[in-house]
Amino acid sequence: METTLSIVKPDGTSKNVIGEVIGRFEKNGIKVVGLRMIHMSISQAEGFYYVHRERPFFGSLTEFMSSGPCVVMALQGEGAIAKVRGIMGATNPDEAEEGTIRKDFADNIEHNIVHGSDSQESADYELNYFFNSLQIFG
Ligand code: IDP
Ligand code: MG
Repeated sequence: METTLSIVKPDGTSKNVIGEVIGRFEKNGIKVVGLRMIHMSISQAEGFYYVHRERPFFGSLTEFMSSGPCVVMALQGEGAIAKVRGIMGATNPDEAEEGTIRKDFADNIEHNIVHGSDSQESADYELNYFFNSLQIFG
């Protein structure tokens, strides 16, 4: 059993697809074990995405992530880290498989609706970034 961190990004909340994103995880056997809505500051977004701090898109990404509310979720299931990534689809929606969240809703490689931890190490860091142990129910 794994627990991973997912985010409905500001484009997802503004497009009114919070329920759609959560529904796709739930229909695939993933359980929501923690959830809240936040609006990150630039520095909070920088801390979340610190692994990308040297990337050319870091400024634009952190500005986007702090541009509106997000829904942050702890998700649990067998192989949840990889499973959630599969349901999300490729980073670039043009390369995402049919039926994935990003293929269906994302506008471009940056505004791609949803985040999911990419490894156990990332999941541990990212879950801790937004949730304490009393806020996860699984
Ligand atoms: P991931 O979200 O699929 O794990 P990462 O490579 O970890 O993709 O990148 C983190 C986020 O940064 C992406 O979800 C996307 O919002 C943004 N991003 C990634 N690559 C680019 C790019 O080439 N241009 C602009 N934004 C990007
Ligand atoms: Mg990533």
